[in-house]
Amino acid sequence: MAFTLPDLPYAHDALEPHIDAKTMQIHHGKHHAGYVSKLNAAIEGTELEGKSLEDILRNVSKHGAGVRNNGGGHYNHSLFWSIMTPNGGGNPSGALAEAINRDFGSFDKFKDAFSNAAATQFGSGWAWLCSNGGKLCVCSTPNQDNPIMDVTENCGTPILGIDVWEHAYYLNYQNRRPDYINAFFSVINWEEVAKRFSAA
Ligand code: MN3
Repeated sequence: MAFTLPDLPYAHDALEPHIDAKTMQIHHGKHHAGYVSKLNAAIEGTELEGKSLEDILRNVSKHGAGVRNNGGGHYNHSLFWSIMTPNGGGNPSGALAEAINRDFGSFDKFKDAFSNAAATQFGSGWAWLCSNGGKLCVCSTPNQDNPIMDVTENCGTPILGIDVWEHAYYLNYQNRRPDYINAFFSVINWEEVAKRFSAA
């Protein structure tokens, strides 16, 4: 069973003005679709066919760059679409809010740490909020790597991530990555992040 491109859970223009429709169309329909088709081509006829994406990525050091880059790309973008929503932003609540306060001191301090990781990731990559047995941490990875890969320092299971590749923001924000990072906080789907937190 080949991997498939998940539908966006909202319209392309639903995240405007924070993330523009044209960026979403190209990002989902071209970039993410490309990762899926190249991943399928990379695993076709190999022992990886039929394995779960998580399985593949947890052992990605054994596989080639095509599997690492495109498998990571598929995993990361699938997570990314799901943790955004047009009715997003604000602050988390419940157990996730308590864990953020416990592990970062306050929501604002978490926001600073996450934004800093995203802003200082040199070149293309991602910043993450991860849960490691309920303990939260922030980290970043280059290219399409992510914290579940055995080639990265294990900071836990990603429950929130921001794509800081230029293709994620350049049409609207050009070189102003910090403005994009700040706008991202207006579309975070904290309900979905909380679900991932309790599952992790
Ligand atoms: Mn991307």
